[in-house]
Amino acid sequence: MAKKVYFAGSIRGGRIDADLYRRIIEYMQRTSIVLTEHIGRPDLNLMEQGKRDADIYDQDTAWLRESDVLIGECSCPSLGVGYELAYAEAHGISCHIFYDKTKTQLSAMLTGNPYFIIHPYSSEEEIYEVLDGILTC
Ligand code: 6IA
Repeated sequence: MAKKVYFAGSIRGGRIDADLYRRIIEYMQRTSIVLTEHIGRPDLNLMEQGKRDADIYDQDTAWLRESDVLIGECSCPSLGVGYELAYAEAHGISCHIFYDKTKTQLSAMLTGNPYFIIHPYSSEEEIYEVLDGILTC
């Protein structure tokens, strides 16, 4: 059965990796249901206008609770993604964290927590190989 994926990526933390998020989401959608496909949208800043933060929080935490797995791209630091990881851990949802080790040093609060399954990569292709293993088992 197709897995429900909560993809987490930076929004207000910075949109430098937005294109990468979009490619990862499109790749996962071949085999899985991605609950948070908006994270990869280039026009997200405009769409964000008019949405109440409380509604965003309620929707995202509901999606987190119904997801089978959280996939986080953490090269661009984001408070929201850090919060989502802790929330997923508290609810027993498995968490896979990707980050570009040539560009980022991940927080010790993530690397130091054995609950999180961490995948440092140096080229984008490595992400898709690992995703195949996570999403098709
Ligand atoms: O602190 P950040 O903004 O970087 O946090 C990013 C994380 O929080 C993402 O993984 C999202 O799941 C969540 N998040 C933050 N802002 C939004 C949001 N804004 N919508 C959904 N999730 C959010 C509204 C955009 C929408 C109208 C398309």
